[in-house]
Amino acid sequence: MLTIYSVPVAAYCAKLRIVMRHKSIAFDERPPPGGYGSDEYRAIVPSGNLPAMIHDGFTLSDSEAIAEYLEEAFPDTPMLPESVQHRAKAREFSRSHDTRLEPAVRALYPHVDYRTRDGAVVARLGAGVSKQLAALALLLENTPLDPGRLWIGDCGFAVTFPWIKAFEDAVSLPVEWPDTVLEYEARLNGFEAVAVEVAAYRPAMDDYLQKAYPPG
Ligand SMILES: N[C@@H](CCC(=O)N[C@@H](CS)C(=O)NCC(=O)O)C(=O)O
Repeated sequence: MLTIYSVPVAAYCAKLRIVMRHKSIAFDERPPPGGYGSDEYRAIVPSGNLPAMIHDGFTLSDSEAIAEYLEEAFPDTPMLPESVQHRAKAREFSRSHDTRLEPAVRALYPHVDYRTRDGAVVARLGAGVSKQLAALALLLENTPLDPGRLWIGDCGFAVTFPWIKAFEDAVSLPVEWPDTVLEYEARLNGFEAVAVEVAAYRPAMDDYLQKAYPPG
C-alpha cells in the first residue's frame, strides 16, 4: 500500500503524481490530518512537509527523495537513464527545477491576491523567471538525454510551466520564453502522464487564482 499526503494545489504533489502515473503505480492520496505542519500530521510525518509518502510502513518526505525511492522500488518504466553520467544529467534537471525555477515562481505567491499585489515587484519577479528559463534553454540545448523518454527531472517543469502561463494571465507576469523551452513544454505535454495530470490539476490552479481578480 502506497499513501501520498497531499493538498490539491501543491505543485510538488502534482510532480509526484506524474511520476506515479507514468510508472502505473497505484496510490492512495490523503490530506494531512490537521493540515501540514500540525502536531497531528507531525505524529505521522515528523517533518510536517508535503508531499510525503508511506509505503509499507516506510515514511519519506520531499518530492525528489520520494521520486528516486519510487524509481528504485518500482523499476518498471525507468525514469532515470542507464549510465552514471546520464543519471547525473537527469538529476541536474531536477535540481535546476526545484532550487532555481520553482523558487523564482513561488516568490509570486504574495502578489497573486489583487489586494496585496505590487506591480513593480511582479515585473522584477518576471525578469527572474525569464532568467531561469534562459538558463533552462542552455541545459536543454546541451543535454545528452533521450527526448523520447520522460525523466524524473522533467516532472517538476511539466507542472511549473502551466503555473508560469497562468501567472502571465492572472497577474500580468512579464515572461520571455525561449523557443527551446516552448518546444520542451510541448514535448512534455505529449506524454500521457503529463497531459492527464495537468488536466486533472487545472481546477486546483483555477481555484487558487480566484483571489487574483476583484469580485464582480
Ligand atoms: N522541495 C520540496 C518542496 C515542497 C513544498 O514546498 N511543500 C510545502 C507545501 S506545498 C511545504 O511542505 N511547506 C511547509 C514546509 O516546508 O515546512 C519538495 O520537493 O517536496
